[in-house]
Amino acid sequence: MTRSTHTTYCRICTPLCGVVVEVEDGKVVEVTGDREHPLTRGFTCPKGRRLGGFHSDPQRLLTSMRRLPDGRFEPIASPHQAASEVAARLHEIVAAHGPDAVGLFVGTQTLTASLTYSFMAAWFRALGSRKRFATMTIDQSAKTVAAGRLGTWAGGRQRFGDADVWMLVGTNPLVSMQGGALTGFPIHDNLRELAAQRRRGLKLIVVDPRRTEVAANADIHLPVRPGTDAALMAGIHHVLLRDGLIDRAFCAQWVTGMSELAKAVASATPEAVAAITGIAPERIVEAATVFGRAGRGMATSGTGPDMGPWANVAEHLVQALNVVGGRFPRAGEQPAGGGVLQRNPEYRAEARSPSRFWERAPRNRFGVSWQSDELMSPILPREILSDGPDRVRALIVSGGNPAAAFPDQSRILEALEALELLVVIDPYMTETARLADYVIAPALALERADDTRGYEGYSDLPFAQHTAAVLEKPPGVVNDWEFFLDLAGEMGYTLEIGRRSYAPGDPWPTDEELLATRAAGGYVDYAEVLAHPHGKVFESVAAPVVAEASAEATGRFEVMPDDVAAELADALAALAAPGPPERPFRLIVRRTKETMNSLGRRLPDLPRHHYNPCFTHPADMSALGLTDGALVTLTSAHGSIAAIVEADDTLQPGVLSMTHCFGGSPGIDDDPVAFGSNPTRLLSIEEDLQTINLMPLMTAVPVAVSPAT
Ligand SMILES: Nc1nc2c(c(=O)[nH]1)N[C@H]1C(S)=C(S)[C@@H](COP(=O)(O)OP(=O)(O)OC[C@H]3O[C@@H](n4cnc5c(=O)[nH]c(N)nc54)[C@H](O)[C@@H]3O)O[C@H]1N2
Ligand SMILES: Nc1nc2c(c(=O)[nH]1)N[C@H]1C(S)=C(S)[C@@H](COP(=O)(O)OP(=O)(O)OC[C@H]3O[C@@H](n4cnc5c(=O)[nH]c(N)nc54)[C@H](O)[C@@H]3O)O[C@H]1N2
Ligand code: SF4
Ligand SMILES: [Mo]
Repeated sequence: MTRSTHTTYCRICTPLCGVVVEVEDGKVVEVTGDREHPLTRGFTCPKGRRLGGFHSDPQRLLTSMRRLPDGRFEPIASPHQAASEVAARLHEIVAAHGPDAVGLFVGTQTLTASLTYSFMAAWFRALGSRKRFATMTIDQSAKTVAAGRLGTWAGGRQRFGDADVWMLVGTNPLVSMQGGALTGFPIHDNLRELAAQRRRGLKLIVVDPRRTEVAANADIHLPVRPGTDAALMAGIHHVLLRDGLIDRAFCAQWVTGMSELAKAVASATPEAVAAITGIAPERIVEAATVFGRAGRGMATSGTGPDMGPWANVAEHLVQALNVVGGRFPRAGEQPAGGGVLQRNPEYRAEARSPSRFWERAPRNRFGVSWQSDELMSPILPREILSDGPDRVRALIVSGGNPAAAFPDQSRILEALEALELLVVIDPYMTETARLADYVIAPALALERADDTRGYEGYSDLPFAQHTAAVLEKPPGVVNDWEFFLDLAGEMGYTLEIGRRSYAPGDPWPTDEELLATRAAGGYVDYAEVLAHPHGKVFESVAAPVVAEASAEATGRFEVMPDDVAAELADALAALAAPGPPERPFRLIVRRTKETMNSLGRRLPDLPRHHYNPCFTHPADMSALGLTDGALVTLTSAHGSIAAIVEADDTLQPGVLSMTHCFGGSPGIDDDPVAFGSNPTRLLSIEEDLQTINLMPLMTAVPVAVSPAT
């Protein structure tokens, strides 16, 4: 028996928590938190502690698979054989229809191996297709739209660690670990970190229909009615303007549209907003006053407002709170974020005018614009299903599971089934992989060397860590980046990454060579990073500082442009009207520590239940005559699912919450008790879409509940 102990870090989500892994005869026997990790200090979550389980999971694919004409899958002899067969199929499709016939869907687990993204993106650039899609446009694309209409601050974000107040709208970062540019909330060992900041004097305000883990630790919790954030934020702006709790000097210098803002929120009095949101007028005034009086600290948001019925205007008003308060780092101050292996951007104390990229960007045949180099994901089914010269006929899915995660499961299944070629890189036979022509089996976290470069933006301290591979890679699997390099070679493409190029026939670099090459542009000698196995906060790296505005700075925020004003007026009117009486409940989103979207739900000892309960307020349960474990049918305007009820008094009556990505697909693992239920079947990808980004309604979904058998 050989036993060894390895210091490494988890790679399932953003904090990259330090862990110590015990290996016996090539198998992980224990994973514990690394107490010597300077940021996570021994913290782990249930997923991280089961990291070994993913590697030895009997359901994991150990070879790539090819689908036979009868629908069965057979193993492919080697990873290279798989790449060359995929290359041949892609070649035919590109030759017949051009590169736009090949689409790429970038899922969340593309980012966990830090070398994957650049090779994937370089391969796709070499291919020349413009049909790239990613999960962000079924997530928080409202943030990009809001910044595109409001403008941005070139001086970066304020730091949670220096703040007097912080407002979180529809995010639960104690579970989701969503921080960095998204919420600014600390992600490392964050319950302890929050407690320390509150002892220092920070006031935390949380806006969430549920008394979440983070709401339970807040100074003020506003249990807003689902989907009404636009009204609540308008009400907070109303109070801030009425009481003069804004930064007048900042607004005079950097903001246009203040009188339009005042006009747009004039009717959003605390009383009017209370009737819409269910929050008492004095609580709205209290929250606005605590926020407005505190000198430093931002309002940030998560999926809650951004997946709701007025997502773009709600998000706009959240970001506008920072604008009217001048809640940005000024010249000489230190912004959030700390690069070590990667250089920080140049920060400048000036506004950048709205880009309104969609007004200038090219559009696809459905009139939808590209957002930098991506198309909005909700258009993907139409790109596949509607005939046209640049129709998507082949799709590569990298670290994603759209058949489980995409709003409106039947529509995405229809699209995936209509493809001429579907290639899925995934360690599991997911709902998506089952439809694939080729499933490529990737190496998992502990089989890869890696470093923290990709997630530096989530840390406010200059931290870096490198890890060697802990386990030997099984012979049939391939690193994600190697698959893309192999594919490129077989298709005759040279990949350009940074200042390097990788031509067909060139010897392949190793992971370690690539990591070292990439780190060469950073602030520290990579050998220094390698010398600190627990990771290190590099105090020697100078903290970024915001420079003075340039003399010719002309950028201005536009706080209430006409289109936003029109949407806000519509939102206030619609939200004041009663909802559909036949669907009196609102189903909201929820994340759990046990799973990462669809990852982890099938690991035998990971989820608390192997299904995703429909959490329901006890008062609603007694009114409906339901007890824990009862089966119900949820019906929306678009579909229905069976689900198992569980009492949850952190909800308010009338609100249900469920985690997504459970359940199988129709006919496969389609059993609410054994596998859970897929709430995306209640969603539509054709109706109730936001303007510009086509974001579907994914939270605050009106549903009816009835007992089922
Ligand atoms: N453990 C775990 N971590 C994850 C993930 C995971 O699946 N599991 N997923 C990752 C991904 S892909 C993402 S995008 C992030 C998301 O990160 P978050 O946005 O922080 O996700 P949630 O924890 O679901 O928090 C959303 C909150 O919005 C609230 N909410 C729902 N509807 C409304 C509404 O109408 N208004 C308001 N104000 N609030 C509302 C919900 O009650 C919930 O508490 O998490 C990431 N981290
Ligand atoms: N109803 C509802 N639907 C939602 C949401 C919601 O809140 N409610 N949230 C939405 C959001 S925010 C998002 S981001 C999407 C998530 O959408 P996706 O990112 O498509 O979903 P995941 O389940 O995270 O897919 C990740 C896949 O990567 C695989 N994987 C794990 N490790 C590796 C690896 O090392 N390499 C490779 N190649 N693959 C790996 C996993 O097995 C899994 O199948 O879901 C969206 N859908
Ligand atoms: S929070 Fe959990 S899943 Fe995320 S990095 Fe830490 S241990 Fe891993
Ligand atoms: Mo997400």
